Amino acid sequence: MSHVPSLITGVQARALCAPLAQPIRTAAGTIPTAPLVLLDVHTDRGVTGHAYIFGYTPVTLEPLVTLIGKLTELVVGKPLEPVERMREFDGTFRLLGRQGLLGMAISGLDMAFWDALGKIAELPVYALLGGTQRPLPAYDSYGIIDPKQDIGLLEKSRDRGFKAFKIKLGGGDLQADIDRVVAVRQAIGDDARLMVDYNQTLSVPEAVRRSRALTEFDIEWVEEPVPAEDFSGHAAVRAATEIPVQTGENWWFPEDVARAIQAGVSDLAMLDIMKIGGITGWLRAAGQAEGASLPVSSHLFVEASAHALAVTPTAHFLEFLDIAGAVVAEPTEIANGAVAPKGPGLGIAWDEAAVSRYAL
Ligand code: SMN
Ligand code: MG
Repeated sequence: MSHVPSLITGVQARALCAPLAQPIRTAAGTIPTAPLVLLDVHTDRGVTGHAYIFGYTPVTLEPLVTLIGKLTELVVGKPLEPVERMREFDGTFRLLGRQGLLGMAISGLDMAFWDALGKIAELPVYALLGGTQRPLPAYDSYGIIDPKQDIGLLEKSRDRGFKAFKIKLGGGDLQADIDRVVAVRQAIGDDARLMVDYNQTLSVPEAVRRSRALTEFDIEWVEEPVPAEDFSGHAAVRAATEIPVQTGENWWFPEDVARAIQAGVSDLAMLDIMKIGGITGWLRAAGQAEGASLPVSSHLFVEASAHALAVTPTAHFLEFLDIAGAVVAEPTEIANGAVAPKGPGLGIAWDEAAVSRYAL
């Protein structure tokens, strides 16, 4: 029986700034709202695939919309075959490389392609990939918290069923870090898991010093202690400390995974589905992580990451930081400290009234 593939008939990209439950305060700066580009991939079956990408700053939104428009010219009229479309992008952009805005736009298209494919097949993407509706352990992800004012938020998270939490550190001295960790550990209880994230802001000696000082507080991982691209720095911190080193949210496409594994940068891997190449790129990264026995966690993008983690052999944690919750029809829910992927497709539909409210 010959298979007649669906065709891509158009792509719409819309920029907006979505409100966040709280600003994302990191040692490397604060993100007050979520600059997003929503992608709608139209097909000849009358089904539309939805996905979103995160611009980090409003500065990137207009160039991303323009870039997606130009990439659309390369895919309109072609089959809705994400693996083939990625293969073509690989060839087209071999000389340029796919880091930065181009990689983000390509990953966004890939996610929307898979969403459409699932919707046409009336399957969730995890099922399309042969997986099961696997609930992923999730951690509630916070920024730099105030050890007095914000503790109530952590207690609410615990009451919502979270059994794992991440806070960001840095931006002050070690004592400020310790004060935060002590206050949060007190609020979440000894059996909860606590991760910390320095967002690339320490030197190697300072990261070693601070990780050693935090060892007594039963920390799950120290994330991006030094600049993301400093692979030897990450490896040096890992060699000199006990708390597992986590990194990877800034790895671009599967080739960065290979380089990071080769450099022995971390004990754990965190994949950002917008930077790793969408669902297609994630699958290639997950295979490498399995070969290297690296537990894999996600970064942002709760909906698509839940599907990707469901078919990831070394799946570890899903980051619960819902940057698009204000504009999706059904925000992701936590149940028993876990998030299960939902369909059809990636389970993404827009709350069009909210989209209009926040559109730029
Ligand atoms: C993070 C960085 C940038 C934007 C949002 C979140 C952070 C994380 O590094 O791991 O959540
Ligand atoms: Mg991080």
